[in-house]
Amino acid sequence: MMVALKDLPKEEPYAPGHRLCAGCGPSISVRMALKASRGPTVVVNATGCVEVSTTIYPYTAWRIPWVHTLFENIGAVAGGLEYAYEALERRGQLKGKVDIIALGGDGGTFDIGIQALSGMLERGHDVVYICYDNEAYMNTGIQRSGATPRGAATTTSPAGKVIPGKRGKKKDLAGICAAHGISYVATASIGFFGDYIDKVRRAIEVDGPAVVHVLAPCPLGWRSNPSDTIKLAKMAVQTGLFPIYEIIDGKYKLSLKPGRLIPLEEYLKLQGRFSHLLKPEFKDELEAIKREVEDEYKRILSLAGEHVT
Ligand SMILES: Cc1ncc(C[n+]2csc(CCOP(=O)(O)OP(=O)(O)O)c2C)c(N)n1
Repeated sequence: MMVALKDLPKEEPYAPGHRLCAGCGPSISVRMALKASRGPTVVVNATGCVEVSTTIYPYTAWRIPWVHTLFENIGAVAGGLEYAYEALERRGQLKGKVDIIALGGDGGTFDIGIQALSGMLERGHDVVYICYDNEAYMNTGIQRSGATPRGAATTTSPAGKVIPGKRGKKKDLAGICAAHGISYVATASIGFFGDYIDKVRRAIEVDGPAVVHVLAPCPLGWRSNPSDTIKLAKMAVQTGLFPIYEIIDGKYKLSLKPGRLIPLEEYLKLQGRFSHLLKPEFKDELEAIKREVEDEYKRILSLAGEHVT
């Protein structure tokens, strides 16, 4: 089941007028996620682009309660909020449920916030954690994170004679979260908005912790055209680089059935961060990346009981 554009609520809990860049994927990911909200919703937001650019005093782009928290403890703050609302309910000071959405970038989630996130999942808090993944620490100048794909040039993984861009592959956030035994984890892309909104809604409906990891291109850091954001978000999935799937009670389910994959070069050539990979001297690195993408894609497919055609 996929939400149709015409069925989306007209309300915009995330208002225009923030100062995110033109074509900002994370911003789109937030607007879409809130289209899936069902009742009173509170957002807990770690430091990052979305946070700094939506709340420039005395303005705010949030039309719902919003809490800013440190980069490193978003999981703990969101979990604490859940306990606080529970206490209010017990005392009869609050009726009905408040949905809590924790929102962090990939730096805040994959690296520095992962301990707090792990604790939140382990304790079983009824919180939806959304990681918007723009594949680097963008707010502070495009440094590599645990989510940066292999080969990407960032300010801390520059491509040159010493290294060929980021070394090592992207951390398997969905697998790590699912290993906590929680009942809902999903990967998504803003390029497939109906699928993404559905997943956020399902995550909200789960009783207990749920995680949605959404790919959200950043034109500034990816050195891509702002008008290509959605196209790139789609291509990341269609090349097999970022498979979208759900892990429901430990079972993998692919969201987009595999067809013929688009060659990875088509995706890479639209982004300055990968431009070196298309030069002859980086040929071996490109081949290694292609093999890694294929292996990882097959791994997810086999977990989902599918095979490459
Ligand atoms: C402990 C700590 N170290 C460094 C910073 C500075 N800092 C603020 S935002 C940020 C980058 C966040 O990156 P990410 O979570 O990927 O979000 P994005 O900026 O890409 O939206 C950093 C390093 C901080 N706030 N706290």
